[in-house]
Amino acid sequence: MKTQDELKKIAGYKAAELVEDGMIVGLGTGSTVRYLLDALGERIKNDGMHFTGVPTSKRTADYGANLGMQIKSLDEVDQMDITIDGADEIDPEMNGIKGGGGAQTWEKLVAVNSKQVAWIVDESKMVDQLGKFPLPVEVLAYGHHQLVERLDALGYNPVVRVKNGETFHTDEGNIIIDLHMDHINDPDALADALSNMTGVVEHGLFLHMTQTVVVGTQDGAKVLT
Ligand code: ABF
Repeated sequence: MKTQDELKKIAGYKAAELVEDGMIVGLGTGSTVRYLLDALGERIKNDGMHFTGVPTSKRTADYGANLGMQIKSLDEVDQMDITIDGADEIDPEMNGIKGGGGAQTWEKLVAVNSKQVAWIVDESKMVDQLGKFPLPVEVLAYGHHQLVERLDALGYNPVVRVKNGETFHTDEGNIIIDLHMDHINDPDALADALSNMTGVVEHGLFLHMTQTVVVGTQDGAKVLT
C-alpha cells in the first residue's frame, strides 16, 4: 500500500512530462507541486531542459530558483503555455477547491492567464461533491470582522485561519476565512455570491478552468482529460 506522499510523488513526476523545452510554465504551490518541481529540476540538471517558471507563491519562487529554474513574475510574461498546480478537492466535472495552502489568489491569477491548466493530486483529493474541505476565502483585513458576521448569517460557518497561534496572512498580506460548508450544492452560485461580497479578494472555488488532472493512485498515475 503506497503512502499519500508516494501517491503525490507519482502525480508530480508524471505531470513533469507535460512540460516541454521553451515553455512558460505556471508553477503551483503545495507538497504535491514540490515533487513536480523536483522532477523538473532533475531534467534541468540532467538534460539541460530550459523553461520559464511563473510562481503562484513566494515559497514556490524560492524553491524553483534553488533548483536552477528561470523564474519570472506574472507581469513579466504574456501568458502561460501550461500551469500545473495542486488542489484540495476535485469533483467529477473537474471543478475544484484550492487554497488550503493560502495561495489561491496568485494561483487563480496564473491559471486564468494559461492556455492549459493541469492539476496534480493524490487520489484522496478526488470527491463526488465539493465542500468537505473548508472553502478558503481571501479577504482584506480591514472590516473582516463584519464579513465574518455576514458569512455566518448566511450559514457558511466561517473561521478565520490561524497558523502557529497567529492570524494567517497571505503573500498579499490579506486574511483567509475558511467556510465549513460540508457540501456545496451549487458551486457556481456560491462563487458568484462570494465574488460580489465587498472585502472578498478571491475564493478557492476553481470552476470550469481545468483540462487535465493527473492523479497518483495505488495503480500508478492516471491522467484524466
Ligand atoms: C495548492 O495545492 C493549494 O491550492 C492547495 O491547497 C494545495 C494542495 O496541497 P498539497 O499538494 O500539499 O496537498 O495549490
